[in-house]
Amino acid sequence: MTVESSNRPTAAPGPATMITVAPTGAELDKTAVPALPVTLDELVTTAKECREAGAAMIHVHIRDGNAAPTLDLGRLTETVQALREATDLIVQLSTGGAVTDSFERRLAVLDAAPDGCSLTCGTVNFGDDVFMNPWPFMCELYVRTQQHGVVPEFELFDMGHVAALHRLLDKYGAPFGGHVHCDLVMGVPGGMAGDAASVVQAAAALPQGATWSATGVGRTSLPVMFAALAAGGQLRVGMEDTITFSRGRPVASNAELVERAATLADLAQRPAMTSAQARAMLGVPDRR
Ligand code: KMH
Ligand code: ZN
Repeated sequence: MTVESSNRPTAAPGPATMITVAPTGAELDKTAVPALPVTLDELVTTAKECREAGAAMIHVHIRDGNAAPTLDLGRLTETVQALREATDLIVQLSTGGAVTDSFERRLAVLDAAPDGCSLTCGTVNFGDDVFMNPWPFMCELYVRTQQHGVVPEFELFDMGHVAALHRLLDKYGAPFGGHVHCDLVMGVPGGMAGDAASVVQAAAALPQGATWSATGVGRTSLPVMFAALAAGGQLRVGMEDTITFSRGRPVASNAELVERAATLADLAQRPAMTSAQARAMLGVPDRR
């Protein structure tokens, strides 16, 4: 596989924009953020609303009966099935989980048979915590995605993660589906900055032919979104990354974040793509 560093972003209006919604995450507390979807019903309702608003993919973390993050395999499997029944969204399960989850449980996420999964390309300081993704774990997870027929999305929190992605592809070849898709997760305290210069720098260093989305955590959400649209990237939005819509105004729902992203994509003359278009771009089979 070719892994040259010449994926130069373009400023010209490109094709349609894939919008991914990350509605829940593993860090937020439901009592502090009541609009956070944590039950299966809330998640399915959110997925339908976000689909209507322009999302093509959903990045899923689930919670247990006490609204605490969990990687329970039964719940994950039920969630994948429920989301597939309710929408045509690409269902991507998080293998990042929470910083406290074991490698074993994170690997087992693939047994829930999602369409896709996240695969973070290196360890990163994560606020006051450490999000652990050592090389042997990355390799094991990647090989399992190839064996299970799950399309990985390479989560890149730092420029060093881009180098690790090249190394991974050199060693193990192309992902299932044949296409490399990355997500720049920017503005995490400990990772790369969430600004236009970092978007351009990271995008330019990706493997030749890769597609990429970007998400800016917290107040970096809008600068990253504008930069990604201008540079030919896709968008990820959602309450996992952003709970303030504008200064002093909490996010009311994930759908309003997707709606805003779709409006900006329209303005950039890169309207939101359907999930069928996104599947074609990413090489994700429709298992519904
Ligand atoms: N919750 C973070 C520790 C992923 O979903 O793959 C990891 C995370 C990345 O959210
Ligand atoms: Zn996540």
